[in-house]
Formats: sequence, C-alpha cells, structure tokens
Amino acid sequence: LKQKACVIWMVGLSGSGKSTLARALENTLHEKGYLTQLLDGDNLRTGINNNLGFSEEDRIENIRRAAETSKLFANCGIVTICSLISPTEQIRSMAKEIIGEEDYFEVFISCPIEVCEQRDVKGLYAKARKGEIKHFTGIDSPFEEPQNPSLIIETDKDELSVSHQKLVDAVLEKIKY
Ligand code: GGZ
Repeated sequence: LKQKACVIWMVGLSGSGKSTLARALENTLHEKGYLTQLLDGDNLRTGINNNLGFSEEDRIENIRRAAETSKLFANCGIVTICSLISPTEQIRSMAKEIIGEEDYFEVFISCPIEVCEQRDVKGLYAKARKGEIKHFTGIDSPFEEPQNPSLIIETDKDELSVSHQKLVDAVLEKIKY
C-alpha cells in the first residue's frame, strides 16, 4: 500500500455524468485491489454537509470540507474520488491548495448544459427553469469551465464505456507505484 494516495477531483454540471463515472472508476479500482473512498456532493450533503445550501458561501464551505476530508483519506493511502460540481476557479484552487498540488488530479466531466438539461435525470433542470429551485448551477448560478484540468472527459461525445476507459487509464497512470 502506498503511504499517500491522491485525490481524483471530478468537476462538472449536474447531469454531466460525474457520479456515474465516479462509481464506475471506484469499482474498477476495487477490482484492481486499491482502497478507495468516494465522496459525492449528493451524499456529503445528507451527512457532514447537511447544514449547507447552494449559495456561493455554502458551496465554498461544501468544497472546503470535502477537500479537507479527502486529504485525510489520501493521507491513509486511500485513493479518494470526489464528485462535486465545484463550479468556480476560486473553489477549485482552494481544493487544490488544501489537498496539495501533487495529490490533486482534476478531471473535467465536460458536457454542454443543453445536453445535461435534456437528460434531466432527476428533473432538477425543469424545476430550476420554473423557478422552483433557485441558484441552480448553469441556470441562475455560475459554472466556470476548468481552464487547465489534468483530464477532460466529453460525455456527450463518447460512450460511457469509452469515457470510463479514458478515466481509468489516466488515473492508473497517476496512481501507479
Ligand atoms: C446545483 C443542485 C442544486 C443547485 C440541488 N445547484 O445532479 P445532482 O443534483 O444529483 O447533483 C447536484 C448536487 C450538487 O451538489 P454539489 O455539492 O456537487 O455542488 S457544489 O459543488 O456546487 O457545492 C444536484 C443537486 O445537488 N442540487 N440543488 N441549486 N445542484
């Protein structure tokens, strides 16, 4: 077991495919014998982050706690996969600073908002359009595309299996020992 592992930080809009790819990545790493921990915006927000909403301030705090938690896991040798929208440069540079540049591996799950909205797996975009959800990322809350991610996965262009393979290959290269 490597003493220090890295953090795979997955960035993207709601509906871009982050969680699906994060779970698939975790399964593959498990099969290969790696210890992993998956931190998902959705599940963190029902637990340690259950007092946070979607204001800019709360998103910053959400990411800060996720990054600090990731660091603890990574320091135990656990490959930590974070799947959070992480909508701004400011938020991502904070995460990178907390985790440490060497251990932070940023993956942009790229997908045009029109496609995310069309998928609308949870019906959240429809609610946001009707004003039933305020401050929805990409609708009435900003999403700044990562300028210099370590990897870009385009889920509107590639099949899931192709996206998954690209992600696995890049992550194995990053964590190999
Ligand atoms: C964005 C929201 C919102 C608003 C609820 N804006 O696709 P999902 O449903 O399952 O995942 C989204 C999740 C985003 O939480 P994060 O912790 O990843 O966001 S951030 O990094 O910006 O802090 C979405 C759901 O929460 N959701 N309301 N207003 N996403």
